[in-house]
Amino acid sequence: MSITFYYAPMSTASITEAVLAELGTPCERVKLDISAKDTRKPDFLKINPNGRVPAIVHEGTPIWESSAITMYLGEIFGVDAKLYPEPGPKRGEAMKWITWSNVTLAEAGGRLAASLPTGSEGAVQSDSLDWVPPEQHSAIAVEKAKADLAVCLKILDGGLEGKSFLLGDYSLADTHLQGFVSWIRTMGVDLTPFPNVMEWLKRCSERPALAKLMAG
Ligand SMILES: N[C@@H](CCC(=O)N[C@@H](CS)C(=O)NCC(=O)O)C(=O)O
Repeated sequence: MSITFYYAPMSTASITEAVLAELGTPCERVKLDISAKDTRKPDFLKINPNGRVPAIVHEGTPIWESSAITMYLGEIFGVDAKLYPEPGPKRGEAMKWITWSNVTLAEAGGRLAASLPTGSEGAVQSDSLDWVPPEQHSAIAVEKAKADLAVCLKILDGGLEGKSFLLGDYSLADTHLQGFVSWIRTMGVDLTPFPNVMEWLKRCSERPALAKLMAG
């Protein structure tokens, strides 16, 4: 049942780190330095040919893409732990939010991160695969990304209406999404127009596993 977890600090791998922490799943951790281009070295490219973290290797099989990793770990370890639904409509809901966060929310977030001045909070690291030279940054791109994020946050706010967590009870869908929304907040996106999101984020931060991670 061995799991190896490939990660870099302050990256999308923080989401997988939170999922593993919630599940309490033991793993061997391998830290990569994006600025040293560890993610593009041949040994790691054999695990993830995209040259990106997170990646896990479970029983010899590499799995990459944070959404796939969350759903996979949920399926294998989360059902008994009551952190991931059994197959059925609730599982479908979990998959819907997890996939949406990577495909729609993180796409707009990624555009904002790539348009912010290098070195500012949440911005893509220089020399990373997603880095955009400053001369290609534009105020219009920033505004468009922020407008798209506001649309996403309104959808999330609606999804949380009348609920403590996305599926009612806390699940790995919350663990996964709170990582992306926290990152978006660090980029200066105002969450105050989305009270359900703000209250949900606070509830998530009170989860013992997540509070411990945030405390470092
Ligand atoms: N869609 C991927 C995105 C992963 C990703 O972009 N990771 C970045 C860090 S946030 C990375 O590893 N970059 C390596 C590089 O730029 O060399 C996922 O969700 O796993």
